[in-house]
Amino acid sequence: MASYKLTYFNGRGRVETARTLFKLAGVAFEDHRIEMKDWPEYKPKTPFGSLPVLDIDGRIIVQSKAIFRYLARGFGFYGESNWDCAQIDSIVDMLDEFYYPKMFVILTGSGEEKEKAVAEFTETATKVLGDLEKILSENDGGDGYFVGKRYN
Ligand SMILES: N[C@@H](CCC(=O)N[C@@H](CS)C(=O)NCC(=O)O)C(=O)O
Repeated sequence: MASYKLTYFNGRGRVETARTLFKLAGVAFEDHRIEMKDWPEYKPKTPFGSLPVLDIDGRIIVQSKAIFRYLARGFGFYGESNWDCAQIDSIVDMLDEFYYPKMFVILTGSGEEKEKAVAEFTETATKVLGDLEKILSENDGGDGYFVGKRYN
C-alpha cells in the first residue's frame, strides 16, 4: 500500500478536492498542514515554492489539478473513456476559470476593490453555474452526475 503525504496550508483552499478524494476512496493519507508563520522557512523546500505537494512513497507531484487527476485515476473516480475524461476536465477548468481570478481579492481585499471583485465574481458565477446546471440536466435525464452514472 502506497504511503501518501499531502502538504498544504491549514485551510481548504486549492487542496480540498484531494482530501475529499482520499476520504471518498477510504484511503489513509497524512494531512500535513503548514501554518502561515512557518511558510517562509518551508517554501524553499518545495519544488516550485508553492503548495500543494503530494508525496507518494518519496516521489513528488506538484500542481493541484495534476494531483486531483492522479488520485481520481488511481481511485476510480475519473472517466471510463478518453472522451469522459475530457468532459470532466472541461468542467474542472470551467470552475477554475471563474473561481481563482477573483478569489484572492475577495478573501484579502477591502473597500471598492473588494466590492468590484464580488460583483464581477457574482456575475460570472451566475453564468457558469447556469451552464453547469444545463450540462447536468442533459446528462441522460439529470441524475446528478455530470459524466457517467456513478461516482466510483
Ligand atoms: N497552479 C498551482 C498554484 C499553486 C499556488 O499558487 N499555491 C498557493 C496557495 S493556493 C501558494 O503556495 N502560495 C504561497 C506562495 O506562492 O508563496 C496549483 O494549482 O497547485
